[in-house]
Amino acid sequence: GSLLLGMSLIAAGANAQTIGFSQIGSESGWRTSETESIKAEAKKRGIDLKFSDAQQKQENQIKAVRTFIAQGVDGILLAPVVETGWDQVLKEAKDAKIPVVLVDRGIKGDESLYLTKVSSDFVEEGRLAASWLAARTNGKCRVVELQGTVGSSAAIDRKKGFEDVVKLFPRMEIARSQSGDFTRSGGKEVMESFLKAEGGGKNICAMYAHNDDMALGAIQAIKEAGLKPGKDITVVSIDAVPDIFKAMADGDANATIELNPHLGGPSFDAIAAAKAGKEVPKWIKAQGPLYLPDTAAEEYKKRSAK
Ligand code: GYE
Repeated sequence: GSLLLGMSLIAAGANAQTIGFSQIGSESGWRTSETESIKAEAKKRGIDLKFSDAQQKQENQIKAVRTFIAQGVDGILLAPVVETGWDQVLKEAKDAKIPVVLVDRGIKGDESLYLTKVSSDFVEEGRLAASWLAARTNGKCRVVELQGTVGSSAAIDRKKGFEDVVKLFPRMEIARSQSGDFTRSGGKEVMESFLKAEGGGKNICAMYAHNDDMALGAIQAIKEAGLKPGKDITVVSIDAVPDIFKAMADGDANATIELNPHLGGPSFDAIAAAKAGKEVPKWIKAQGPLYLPDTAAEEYKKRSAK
């Protein structure tokens, strides 16, 4: 009776973990859904999640990780805003024997400083975007590029992958490339400057944005310049947030590559596996497909209904 109940409650309590999550901020719709998903997963598992929003600043992320270490958490999730500058604080976590899981972005540095990375392959995403564009334009296209946050692995690798393929096509070129910092306003501002610099944009064949939020801002700028996004200028981006499906259904965008925001499950599983002394791979990859306008209306309904 009550003894058994008491025992099971104690057992549950013993499993109750405290995990620290150092999140970058809420610069895009995708990141907001990632945060919601990870919080929901923690709740479902009875994990006490300590959440910190760094407002895009690395020093705030480093402070948060130090706080989690001081609190003696069982594990840390870190979405590293930029690739460098983590060695010291990750060494402190390692010395405290607290496993760190990198979510959705990676770092440059000693791999032994973190348990695993749960993310997609950004180079592959860039290659896929450029391959699709090359096929659509028969390998002839003058492209403008909206880069993500300067120094982030997502921006660096999505740019590299795209360039890997563009250089295979002598009549494709990246005419201009600048960071819009993964935000809608950033995408709009940079696209406005590109359109001005390109004489109104008539000779821009396509715009490649490292995420949908910048593409959605750029679409606004293209319309305000009197051009038709999705027709005069082809639009390809990454994330597959609900609003890009709406844009595709409206004919304003042409392709998006899905990025999985549900990274809590694999992250928490990796920490549990490490605690149980099991081997954990250094990279737990989540790769998404490319979506086109033909399924956009139903995808939008499905995704915005949730
Ligand atoms: O594409 C973007 C967010 O790090 C892969 O960051 C992530 C990127 C994502 O701002 O929407």
